[in-house]
Amino acid sequence: MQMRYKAALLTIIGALALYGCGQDEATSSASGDASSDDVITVVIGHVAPLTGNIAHLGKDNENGARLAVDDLNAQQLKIGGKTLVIQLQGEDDQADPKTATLVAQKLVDSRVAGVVGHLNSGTTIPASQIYADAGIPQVSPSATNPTYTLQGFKTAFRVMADDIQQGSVLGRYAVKGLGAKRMAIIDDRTAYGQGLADEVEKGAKAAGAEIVAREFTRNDATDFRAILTSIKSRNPDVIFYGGMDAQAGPMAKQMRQLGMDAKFMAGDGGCSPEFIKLAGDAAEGTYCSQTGLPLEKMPRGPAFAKRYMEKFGSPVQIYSPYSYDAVQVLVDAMVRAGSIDPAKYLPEIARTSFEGVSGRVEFDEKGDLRNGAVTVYVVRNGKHEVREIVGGSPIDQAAAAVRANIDAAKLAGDSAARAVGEKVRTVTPQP
Ligand code: ABU
Repeated sequence: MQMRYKAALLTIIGALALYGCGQDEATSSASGDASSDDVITVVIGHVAPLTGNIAHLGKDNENGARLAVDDLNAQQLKIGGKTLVIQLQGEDDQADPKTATLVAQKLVDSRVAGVVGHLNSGTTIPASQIYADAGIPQVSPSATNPTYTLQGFKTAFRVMADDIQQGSVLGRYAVKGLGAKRMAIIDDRTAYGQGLADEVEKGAKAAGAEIVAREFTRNDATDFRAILTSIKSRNPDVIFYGGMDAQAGPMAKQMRQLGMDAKFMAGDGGCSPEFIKLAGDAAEGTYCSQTGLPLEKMPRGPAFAKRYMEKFGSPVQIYSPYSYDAVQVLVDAMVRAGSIDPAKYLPEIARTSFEGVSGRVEFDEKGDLRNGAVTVYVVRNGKHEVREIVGGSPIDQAAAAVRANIDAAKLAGDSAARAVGEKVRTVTPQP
């Protein structure tokens, strides 16, 4: 009895000692101290909505970041002669600006060395002030509102094109590509939705369209029939929605139910497999854009999509290639600086230059991706089909051309091999 008591006591003391070590490690990690003689542990924060109507997108972002952490840990990178061990601290901001600031402060208090996130512009922008004040580098894989990198924070970076680029491509495409003369615009009153809608309006007007209606809804709304009925009477050729797939899907469906024949168009937030699922048959013939290259044209996109499906059992939604690259941005800078101390490795982020999953990653003086691309899609047979790619880095464009040639040569080689195989089979004598 006494022995059992002693053993239990030892277990508790051991657990407490381990817990204590864990605390020391977490608090010392960002300052660059080693957690053991051979290992240096760094904690990176990840923030996205993991609950609510765009939790599928938040999970997609987190999955991308976790894949990057797995890959980087497998490489056994060295910092100061020690093996770098990366841990991801995943947090849920519920796509809510106020919650986002609380989560940001929590990550600062935990002394994370960097943050990947947040997903939404409406959460990324207020959180960025908190990271900037603490000197913690932040890389957003999905927030496209230009304000994020226009605030002058040295800590703010974005690995995709922004909504000034996206809005002008969409506005022009609506007019020149779809022949829109009369356009209606709806937004969800978020920093992203309203901001993108404003840019689309500018782009469409510049290309010669008349905006016949400008309406708004909320990012938790599900019934858009009153707005759509009012818009129907204005007889638009194209309806653009600035907001996320959780609303874009039901909106496209309700347009169909109301017998509207205007074309439906959305930005990156409504350009996911989830949109197609939610809209059902009404997704066919709708248009949307993404602020990057198509997954199949990204330098390591096809391999990433395959691994993602194998590991998570679901397709890439939108932003996981970018959250993967965002983790790489932080760790690449740490390795080049030889430190996980934010003050020491932050200057290296500005000098980033590598070929990520999503394409060439280099930043301009604001912290925005250089040479970001915008891709316009149409939904055909339940899938997003590329209509137009605007921009992108010259290196990625050259690589895409080389890959297309390799694919063509492979196809030709395969059919030649099949022909040879047929011949060999016919002439090889049977035993
Ligand atoms: N880029 C669309 C989704 C995220 C955001 O900017 O709010």
